[in-house]
Amino acid sequence: MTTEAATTETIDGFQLVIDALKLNGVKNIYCVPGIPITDLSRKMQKEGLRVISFRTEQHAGNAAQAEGFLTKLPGIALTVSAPGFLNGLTALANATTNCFPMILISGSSEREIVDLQQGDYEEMDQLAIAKPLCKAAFRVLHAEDIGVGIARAIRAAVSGRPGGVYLDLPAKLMPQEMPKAAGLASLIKVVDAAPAQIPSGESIQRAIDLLKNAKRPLIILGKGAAYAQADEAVKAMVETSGIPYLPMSMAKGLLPDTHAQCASAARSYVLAEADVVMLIGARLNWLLSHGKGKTWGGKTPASAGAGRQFIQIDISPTEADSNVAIAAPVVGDIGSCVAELTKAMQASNMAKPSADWLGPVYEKRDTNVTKMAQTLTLNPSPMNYQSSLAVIKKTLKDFPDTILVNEGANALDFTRSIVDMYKPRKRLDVGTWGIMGIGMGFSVAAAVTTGQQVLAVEGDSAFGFSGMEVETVCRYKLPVCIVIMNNNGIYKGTDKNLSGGDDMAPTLFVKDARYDLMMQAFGGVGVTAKTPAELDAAIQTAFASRLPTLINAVIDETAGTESGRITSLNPTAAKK
Ligand code: ADP
Ligand code: TPW
Ligand code: MG
Repeated sequence: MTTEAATTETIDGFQLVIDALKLNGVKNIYCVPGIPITDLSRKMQKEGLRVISFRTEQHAGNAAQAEGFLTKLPGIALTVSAPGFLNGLTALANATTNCFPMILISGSSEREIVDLQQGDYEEMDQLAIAKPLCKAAFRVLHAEDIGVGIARAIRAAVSGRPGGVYLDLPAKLMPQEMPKAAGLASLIKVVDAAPAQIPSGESIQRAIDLLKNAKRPLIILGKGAAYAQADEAVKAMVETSGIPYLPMSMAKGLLPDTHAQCASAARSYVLAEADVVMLIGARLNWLLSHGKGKTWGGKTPASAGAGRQFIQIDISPTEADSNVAIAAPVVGDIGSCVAELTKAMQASNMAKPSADWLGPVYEKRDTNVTKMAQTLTLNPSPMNYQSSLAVIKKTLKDFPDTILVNEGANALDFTRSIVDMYKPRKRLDVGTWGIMGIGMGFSVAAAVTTGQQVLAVEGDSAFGFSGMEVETVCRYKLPVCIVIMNNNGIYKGTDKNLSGGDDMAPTLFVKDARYDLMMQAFGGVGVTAKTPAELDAAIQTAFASRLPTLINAVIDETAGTESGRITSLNPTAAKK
């Protein structure tokens, strides 16, 4: 090559974006193509990235956040300008709320026109709109800044408390050319994006002092603990301490739900009675009744349980005291924090909790487990949540590597309490917002990222939010088995139109809908199951074949309760 040729050789924005992502270990792109990113998606595929193309951006975004949770690397969603970008925003905001790392990359229209509001094709000031909904937002205007832009986006997504990041790439950036050597030299491979954060010795000592004096200690594991991938360290600490623990929904399986110290089936008792509670990657938000009130043994909704003290392990230094006083905040990454705590427990020979506490906890748990086991053996017709979920419970026991995706109201609450999880990060659900619509996006990402069999247990309403993505599941031939808990509506299928008019009540859907036929439309397997035996057979077939499958499980339409387990948050119910 002559010197002249070498200096004129160029690289464009498309290639720099692709190279920067690949340099940082990105493998999958979740997108909906269109102007101005159609060519980018094609070139990405050509260059060896796996491009998973969705039917709506929200589900591409949901896939990206699920990949972020499963891998600790930011999942990447790619959308077109204005409307596509807006469709992706719900997922970006949800990722930030869930503390999952993802990057929403969106093409955008010409800055000069957008800023003068001259009405460009799909005009919108996307950066300004994204900012309040994510952890950080960046725009790259020049090809030579692509490397920096992507490096900053990755660091922002995974460092400290993880979250969603927006990266705005205007249409004009892509075809920009620059000298190839300089372009390649401008790319950054991010080093140590989420560095270990070691807790202070004082904070560890403060926590140990509280635990030592505790009479009724409790550990609560949250999805931050599952995310941290410090599975062995968490297990070692829980077992060294001998303290009973409660897993939050997506922390189920971090230790097996059948672990001797698991107190899930005695949840109300331990929350009301515990005197020292150690939170590990779990926030005291609505899911834990804000750390106060009757759930926690308080006499009134606002009062804290008398004398209870909290230890909180979290990477975010501002999380402590967000709802109630935290006596011993331990700020650092979970792996480092629990390792230090275990060492300190061993060094000080910390005693295990007394039988006065463990006795009643495990007794209540065992009684409730036995009661539930009896309910699960009943075989009513039509099926109810319990009899159908007995089959799913057995499935997860037989195939513990299965990733369980779960959304709905009753379909969510019953599944969470009945189906034991055995391995970390195998349960993906509605998360901190209790959002409907994560089902198919999470399922696709789980299958693509891990290659494992996915089982999505979906309320019929919940499924509707992302149902069109069954085409995506079929197109990529993913091992996803969807079970629709079909009770003809939201919560129940029996509501009445209060006006007495002809329209159905707002919570109802077409009766006896054949969701299985949707799957058949795209070449997938679709079957209806009316009994636990039929459900079991259909799941077995799906797992053996790994074919995209949808099982329309017909559930008694009277079986559910209003709002599932969160009736107390319903304004009418709360008034009563
Ligand atoms: P859950 O809903 O399961 O109770 P939350 O989403 O409320 O869990 O809490 C997760 C917490 O975990 C957040 O406060 C977040 O800052 C924290 N977190 C996330 N990753 C880490 C980590 N690697 N180390 C420490 N804390 C983390
Ligand atoms: C984005 C409100 C919470 S639960 C639910 C809705 C609509 C559906 C419950 O019915 P489903 O389950 O799925 O059939 P089941 O078994 O009880 O019948 N929009 C969004 N998120 C939420 N949470 C809602 C609406 C809601
Ligand atoms: Mg329903």
